[in-house]
Amino acid sequence: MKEMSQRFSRKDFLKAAGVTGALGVSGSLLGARMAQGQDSGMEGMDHGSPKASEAMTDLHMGNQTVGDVDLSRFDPTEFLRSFDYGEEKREGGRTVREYELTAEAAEIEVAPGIMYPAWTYNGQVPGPTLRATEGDRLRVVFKNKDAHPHTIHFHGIHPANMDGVFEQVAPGREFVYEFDAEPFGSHIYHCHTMPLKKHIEKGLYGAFIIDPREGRPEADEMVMVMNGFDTNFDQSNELYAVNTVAFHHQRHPVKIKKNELIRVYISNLLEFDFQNSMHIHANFFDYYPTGTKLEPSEFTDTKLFGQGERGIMEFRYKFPGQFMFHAHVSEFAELGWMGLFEVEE
Ligand SMILES: [Cu+2]
Repeated sequence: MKEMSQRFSRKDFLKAAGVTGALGVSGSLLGARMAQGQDSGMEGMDHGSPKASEAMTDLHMGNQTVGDVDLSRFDPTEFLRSFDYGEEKREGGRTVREYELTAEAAEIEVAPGIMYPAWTYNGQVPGPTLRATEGDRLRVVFKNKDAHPHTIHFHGIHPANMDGVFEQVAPGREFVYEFDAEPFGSHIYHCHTMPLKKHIEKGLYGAFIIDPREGRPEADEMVMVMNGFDTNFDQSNELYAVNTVAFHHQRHPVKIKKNELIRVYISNLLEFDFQNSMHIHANFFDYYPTGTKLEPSEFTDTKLFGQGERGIMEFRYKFPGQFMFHAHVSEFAELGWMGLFEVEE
């Protein structure tokens, strides 16, 4: 019953927000795709949405929600392939990378017309994707311009006083984290101030990539941070996405080239829900848990992620056309965690 009432409250929220129709269409799409041959899978159909065939036509037009977010403020397509290597310096014969992260409150648009009062690193959620090579010295200048204390807790190997846990950075203060980049892999960073789930869910997190010294094979690389937003502050998420904006990559498919190696640094920063997942259609991927080994552990098409879990996915598309990728937690997919790869010749 709890699950049922939670679902209704989520849908009521969407009605209130005036996007029920749009989300309903997507829900029916997913129902049509994932529950073929079952009589109870058409959950999205109860909003007067079109038949699956019509919905499929809409899908190929790539437009499932009414309008779009203001992409001049944050464009998930741009974020996807943006990497912040910091300011590179040489000190004592080694590479030092200096980054600046500032905690600040910002209104972010998580679906067309739906603003969320976030706590951010550098005004965006997720924060910038920090990138370095194993063995680099990292210096992260952290300024707290928010009204609450915050920190940056990096996943990786570093001294206790650089762990972003005991040294809380008060409003108006600054802290410099300095440590060596290790081990190589697909990592994350996030605030570690209590209550933790609040500080993370509000948006203080990002991806942190450490490349192996020998590098990885040439690929089209992208970052997908799976996240969600508790837009009515009831301790459960109303919207889900990769890189914040619900259904963004359904409106704006991720363009990739046929047969080209695609590498996705994927992480799960969802709060409140214990599990998330990633499924790609009509294909399989090599999966490298945490990216700390150069050999994949698995060849699969669906991967389950606990909170804070992340890794690297590698795949190539053999056929041109549009292919869905989404959480195989169907409810999350219906509430925004849904996108398309557009494979071009
Ligand atoms: Cu915080």
